[in-house]
Amino acid sequence: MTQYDFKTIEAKWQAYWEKNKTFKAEDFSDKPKFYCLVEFPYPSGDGLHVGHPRSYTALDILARKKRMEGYNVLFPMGFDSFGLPSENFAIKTGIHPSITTEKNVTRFTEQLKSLGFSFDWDRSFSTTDPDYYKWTQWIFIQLFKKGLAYKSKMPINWCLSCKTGLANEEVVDGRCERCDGEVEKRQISQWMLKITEYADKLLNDLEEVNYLDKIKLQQANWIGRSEGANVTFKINGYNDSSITVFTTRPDTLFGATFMVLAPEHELVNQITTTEQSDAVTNYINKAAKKSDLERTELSTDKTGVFSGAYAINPINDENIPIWIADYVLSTYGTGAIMAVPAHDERDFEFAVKFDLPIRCILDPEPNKAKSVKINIDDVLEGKVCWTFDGIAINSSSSKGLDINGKKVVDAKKETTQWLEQAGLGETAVNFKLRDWVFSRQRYWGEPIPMIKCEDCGWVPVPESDLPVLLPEVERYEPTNTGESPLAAMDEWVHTTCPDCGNPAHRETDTMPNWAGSSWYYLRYIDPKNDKEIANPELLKYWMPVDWYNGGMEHTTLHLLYSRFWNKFLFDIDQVPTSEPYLKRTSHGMVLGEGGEKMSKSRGNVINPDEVVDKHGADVFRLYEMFIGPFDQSAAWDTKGIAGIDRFIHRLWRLIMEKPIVPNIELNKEQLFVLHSTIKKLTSDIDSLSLNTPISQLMICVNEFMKYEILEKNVANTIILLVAPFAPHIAEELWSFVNQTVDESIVFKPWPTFDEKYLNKDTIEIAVQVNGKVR
Ligand code: ANZ
Ligand code: ZN
Repeated sequence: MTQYDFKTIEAKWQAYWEKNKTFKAEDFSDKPKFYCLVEFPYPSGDGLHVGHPRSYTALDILARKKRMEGYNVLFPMGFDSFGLPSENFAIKTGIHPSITTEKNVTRFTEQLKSLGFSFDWDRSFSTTDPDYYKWTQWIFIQLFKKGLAYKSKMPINWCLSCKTGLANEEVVDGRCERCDGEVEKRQISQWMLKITEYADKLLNDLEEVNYLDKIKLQQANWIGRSEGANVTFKINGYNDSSITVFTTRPDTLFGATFMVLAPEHELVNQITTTEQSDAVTNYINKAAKKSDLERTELSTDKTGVFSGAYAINPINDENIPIWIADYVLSTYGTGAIMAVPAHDERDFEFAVKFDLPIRCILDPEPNKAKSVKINIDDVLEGKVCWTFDGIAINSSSSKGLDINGKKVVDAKKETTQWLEQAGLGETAVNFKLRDWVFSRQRYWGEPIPMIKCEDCGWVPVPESDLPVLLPEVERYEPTNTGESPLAAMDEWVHTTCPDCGNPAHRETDTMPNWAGSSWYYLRYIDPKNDKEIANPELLKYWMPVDWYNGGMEHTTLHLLYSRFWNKFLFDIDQVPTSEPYLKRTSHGMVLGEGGEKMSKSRGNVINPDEVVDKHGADVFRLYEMFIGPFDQSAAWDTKGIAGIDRFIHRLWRLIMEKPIVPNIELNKEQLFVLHSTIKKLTSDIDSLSLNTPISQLMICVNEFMKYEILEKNVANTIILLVAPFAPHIAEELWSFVNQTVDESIVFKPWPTFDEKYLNKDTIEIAVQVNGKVR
C-alpha cells in the first residue's frame, strides 16, 4: 500500500495536464460551450493572496464539472498589469515597470499552476502587452470617432499624493480609493468618455441578465435614474432670465417657500443684489474648497447665503427668496432647486437654520405616522418634516391648478400636465451617472492615441501606427503640473499631424486602470489576433460569458465600464451580443484569523505557498471552499485545515486499502448516502454553494469506511464527485482503481442519481410518527 504523497501526485498530474493541454478550449467544437470567467488579478509584488484562490477554486470546480457534463469549457486567466504599485516601485528603484510586471506575472503563473486550476494557459496575456493594448487604444479611437470621447476642462478630483485625476467612482468618502489620500477639486483638461449616452441601456438591459439581485440593485443605484419635472421660475425684476429646477416632486410646488442655487450656478452673479454681493462672494469662495460629499451629507450643518433676489412660483405667482447654498450641487439636475422644507429633510434643516417659512401641503397617512412615531399636528404646523405619502392639502391656486385631496402619484401627474400646458415645465429624467474621466497623468498606463494639431484639432493616431508604445522615460514621477511624465519626452511628444503633416504633439495622458479590464474577456477568445480585437466567428461561438465571478467591490465600476464598452462594440458591429455577461456572482473576502482584514501591517497575511507546501493543493482548495458560504466573508482558521487534511487521508485509505470488488449489491443505507451525495453535489455546484458539499463528501466517505470491501462503481463514483474539488488526488485514485495509463478523469461523465434510492427519509419519518420500529 502506498502512502498519500501529495507532492509527487500533484507534480505528476500538473505535468500531465500541461503536456496534454487537457484544458484547452476547443474553438467551434460540436459540444455546447461554457465560458466561465474569473476576474484576472493585478500581479502585485506580494504574490498571490489567499483571497484570489477563493474565486478561482469555486469557478474551477464549476468548470471541471461542466467538462464532465459534456461542455466545451473556456476558462481563461490573464493579468491586469497596469497599475500604481509597479509604477511606485519604479519611482523608488528605477527599475522599469515592465520588468517588475514580467517577474510578478511569472510568479503568479507558477503559483496558480501549483493550485491545479484548469485554465487554458495558451490564451493568457497581460493588459500591458503591446499586442493587447494596441486594441485597447483602437477601441478608444472608435469611441472618439463616434463622438463618445471628448476633451473637456473639468473640475476633477485630484489626488494630492497620487498626483493624478480620479474618476468620481475612485473617490471614496472624499478620499482616493487607491491611497486613501486627500482629494481636491482642480480644473484640468481631461479626456472624457460619454458613458451617460448609454445610461438608459445600461439600466434597462439589467432585465436581460441573470445577476445576483444585490448586484443589479447596485448597478441601478449607480446609474441612478430619477423621473420628475423641470419647472421654470421667473425672477422678479428680470424679464429675460429665469431659473429652471429639477424636481422629483412637482406635486409639492405649493409648499415651495424658497429657492436654492448651487454656488457655481451661472445666474448667481447676475441676480445677486449689491447689498448681498460681499456675503455671496465670500460664501462662494468657501464652498469651492469642499468636496461633493462634504456638501451633500445629511449630517453636515447647512450653510448658505441670501442672494437678495426673488423668484416667482409659476403655479400661484408667489414671490419666494432665492438663496445660494452648497448642499445643491451644480453637477446634478439643473444646479437649482425649489425648496420644500415641509417635505424634504435637507430643505427643512435649512429653513429652520435660516428661519424661512415651512408650509405643509400633505396630510400624513395616519398608519404611517403611527409607525414612524410622528405627530400629525406637528407636521400640519410645520414643526416636523414629513417625507412620506399623504393627501395634498393647501394646494389650489387662482391660476387654475387644484390638486387638493389627491394622492402623491396623481398630484404629480396632474401638476406636470398643468405646467406643460402652461409652458412652464415638462417631464424630465436625470441620472446620477456622470461621464467617465478617462485621463490619468501617470506613466504606467496605455498612452491615449491622440495627436493635437493647431489646424486640425485632435486627430487619432492612424490605426496602422498602433500601438502607440510607452516610451522609455528617465523619471517615472508624476509631475505636479497636471501632466504625465511622458510630457517631458520631447522627442516622443513632437510628431506630425496625420491629417495635414504639420508639426503637432502627442497626448501625454494615459488611460485609467479600468481600460484594460473593460474588454479582456473578448480577447481570451482570440488572444493572438493581429487584425481585429477578435475574430467575429469565434466571438459568435463563445460569447456571451456564461458565468462571471468577481469581487463585490467591482460590481459598480468595472462591471459598468465593461458593459458600456461591450454595448458600444456591439453598436459598431464588433461583438455579437449587447451584454457581455449572462450571469454575475460575487465572492466574500477571506479575512485573517479572528476576522480582521488581512494586511501586512496587521501581520496576519497567510501565504498560500506555505499552505500548499505543508498540506498540498487539494487540501488548500477544499479548505478555501469549506471556510464558509461562498458569497460571504470568512475568516481563515489554520486549525480548520487539519480537518480537511484528515478527510483527504481518509479518502486515500478508503480507495487504496479496501479490497475493491465489482458488482456487489449495496444495501439501502449505502444507496441512500451515495445517491444523496450525487444529488447534493450536482445542484450545489451549479449554485456555487460549495461548503456544504464537502461535508456531504465526508459523510459519504465515512459511510463506506464502515465496510470491509468497497464496490468498484462506488469507488469510481466517489472519485468522480471529488474530482472538481480535489483534482490531483482524484486523478491518482482513478488511475489506480481503473488501472489506466496516461488517461485523465477530466472528461469522464459526471455521476447521475436515481430518486428511488432517496426516499429513506420518508420511511424514517413514518417510523417516528408511528412510534414503532418496523
Ligand atoms: C422639490 C422636492 C420636494 C424634492 C420634496 C424632493 C422632495 P433624486 O431623487 O436624487 O433625483 N435636487 C435636485 N437637484 C439637486 C441638486 N443639484 N443638488 C441637490 N439636490 C437637488 O433627487 C431629486 C430631488 O433632489 C429634487 O426634488 C430636488 O428636491 C433635489 F418633498 O424638489 B426635490
Ligand atoms: Zn493637422
